[in-house]
Amino acid sequence: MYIADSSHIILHNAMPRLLPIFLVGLLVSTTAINAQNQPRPNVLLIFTDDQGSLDMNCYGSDDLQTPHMDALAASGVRFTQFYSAAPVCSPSRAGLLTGRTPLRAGLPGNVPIPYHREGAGLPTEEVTVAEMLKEGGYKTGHVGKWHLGHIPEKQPTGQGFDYSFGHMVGCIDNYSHFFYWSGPNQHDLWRNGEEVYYPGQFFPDLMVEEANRFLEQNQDTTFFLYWAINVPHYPYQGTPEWLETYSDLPSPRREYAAFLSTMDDKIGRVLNKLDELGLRENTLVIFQSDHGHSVEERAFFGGGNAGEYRGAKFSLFEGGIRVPAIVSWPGTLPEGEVRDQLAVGTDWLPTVADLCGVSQPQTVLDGKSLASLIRDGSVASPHSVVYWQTGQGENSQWAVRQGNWKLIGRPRDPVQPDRLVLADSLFLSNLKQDISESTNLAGEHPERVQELHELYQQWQDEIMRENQLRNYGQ
Ligand SMILES: [Ca+2]
Repeated sequence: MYIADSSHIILHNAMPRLLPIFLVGLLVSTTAINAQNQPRPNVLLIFTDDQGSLDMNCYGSDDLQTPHMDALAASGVRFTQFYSAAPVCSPSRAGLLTGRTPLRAGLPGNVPIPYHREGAGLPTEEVTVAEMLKEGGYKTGHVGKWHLGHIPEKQPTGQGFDYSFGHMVGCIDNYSHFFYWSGPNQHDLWRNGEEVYYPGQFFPDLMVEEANRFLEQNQDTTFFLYWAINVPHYPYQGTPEWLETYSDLPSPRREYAAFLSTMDDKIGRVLNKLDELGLRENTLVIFQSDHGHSVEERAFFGGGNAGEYRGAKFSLFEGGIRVPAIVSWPGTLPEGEVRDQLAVGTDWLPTVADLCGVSQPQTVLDGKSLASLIRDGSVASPHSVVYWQTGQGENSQWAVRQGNWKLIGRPRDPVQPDRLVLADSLFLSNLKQDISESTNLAGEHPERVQELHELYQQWQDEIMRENQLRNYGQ
């Protein structure tokens, strides 16, 4: 049973009032586990990088090919209104792995490069889904990108993973495995904390080899594999075959599409391995993109497709946070179904706990189990209000959504930055009437703005009080 350091502080202070509820929680959780008669499923969590809202055929893109991701969707349940926990890499991963909103998990912004701040990253007090499943008897592995810290205790093997292979910073060249950014360019490829060298070998192929070896070696136990694919994040390095296939597409869609279809091939190879090993019906496969597509210079200013959604990576407009998301467990969960209900990246941890019959961390979770919604499309979303905050202080961007209303504070629009004026620092929209968030309704509905703004401030105040107790902070 988990008592995270951080929650211990809170429970200690609130113990007289919370104790009875806490005990009931323990009993419910234990009963749920005892009721499990079938073996626990393995878990394969596929997390793609900068994949745009529509960039899969089943989500609406018709100029590129994604047969393996589409087949995964057809084998399970696909969400149309799924939000990442953040519009940038590190906090989205923090939310995914902890079930807590990134601000509460102590990582509301990207982890800086190591020579700018060495000890930064996801606080070790946080309980990750790997730690949760390891406690439940799972063998845990990480393959791919990390971007949650660089010092040993903040690397994957310090955060609950028995095995890890991949890169620690935000992106690498896929052949040299160097991180090309400001300052000295650094090699960044590691296995269990030890630097390893595969110069010239294509990183997506290395990931497939590592993932498939992990599946083979652990086929007789119960495993959790977190495959954080660093694709289609720049640099766009699709195979020559896919570049040829898309030679008629305009740049940068051509380069992006080639890299995305290259990724689709690699996903197919790992899913095929699950089939080969006869594990498909005993494995819960979860798929999500970490946030919307990039329009950064290194991404040739675009390539991804957010359709009618406004914004992109870095933005709390829909194009920055509404992402493809799939859950598949053939034979146990529905197949070929679609859910339009709202769900969030923080929901996966409690959903996994629920479906695998393991205890949740005894801490405040923002995510909620989607298990009943996945099983039954008539079940409502577990969320009535959802909050986001990226960064801290006066530079933070935040949003709150309640029903169809959404208020963004200090919005960013990397696609069309000039469209935003000073009066848009509080941007209100009604998503049912205006899915493109094209018109700011704040002037027309001041009472709605005030209501949502107050909700956000209460939420933020509560978290900041908790974080002060933990000495969290950026
Ligand atoms: Ca990303």
